[in-house]
Amino acid sequence: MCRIKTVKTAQCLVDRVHLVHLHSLQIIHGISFIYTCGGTLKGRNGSIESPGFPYGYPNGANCTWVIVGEEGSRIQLMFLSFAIEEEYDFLSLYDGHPHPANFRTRLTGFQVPPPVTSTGNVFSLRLTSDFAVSAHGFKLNYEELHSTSCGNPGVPPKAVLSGGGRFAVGDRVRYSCVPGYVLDGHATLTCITNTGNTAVWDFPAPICRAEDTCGGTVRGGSGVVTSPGYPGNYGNQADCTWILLAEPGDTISVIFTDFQTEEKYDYLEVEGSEPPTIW
Ligand SMILES: [Ca+2]
Repeated sequence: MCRIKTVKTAQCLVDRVHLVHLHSLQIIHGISFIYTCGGTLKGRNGSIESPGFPYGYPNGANCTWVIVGEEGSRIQLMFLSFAIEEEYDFLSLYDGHPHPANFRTRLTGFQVPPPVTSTGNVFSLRLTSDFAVSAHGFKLNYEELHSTSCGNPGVPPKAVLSGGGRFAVGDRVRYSCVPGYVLDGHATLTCITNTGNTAVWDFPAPICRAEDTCGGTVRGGSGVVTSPGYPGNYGNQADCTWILLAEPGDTISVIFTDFQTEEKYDYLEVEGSEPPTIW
């Protein structure tokens, strides 16, 4: 299928359906192409869904939601469903009011993102879509977190979460994986108080990967990569490649929190736009 972004750049074969589509686009554009929605939300918790969910959000959408919690609280978003045309439509998150300086991350595609928590009592979301192709959209719950609550750490794909309750300081949760998948990362997380006197999980949630595989593609504002079996030993003959993707123009910083390989025999090579580096 060929996708036409503007009439000027349309260079592929256009069938009848495309012609009808372009024609109707021109008519819509003459009236008003921007679909606005969103609003300001207050209250301890609630939910947000994209307009038309789950039957598809409109083209030309520009919807901004601003969630305002109590002074001193943080806002946690928990996605229940997420399907947004990848790389053409976006849900942008702003850690505060929706100003460029508060930009946090841009979500797109068909994977349900993990929970995300603001640093202050305001969290904003903006849905933008281009002129063609929609998807189910998104649905999320939001909740005010107080300084003694870590909030729901989320359940990664193929993982099972046990324990928890209120996710308050001192609470523990334990992860396991469904059969056929193995856990990378820490199986147990504890809700602790950090130096800023805020409740946080002591480790990021682990991931479950299919047995006998390693590596993968990681995208999003931040993430975690661990060697297979971490914090246990990796296996012999391992050959794993991870690709970390950022937005065009962004740079990626890789911070090692733990590193141990067999000296002289096993190595990790990091390659990017700079020449490769070997550890
Ligand atoms: Ca679209």
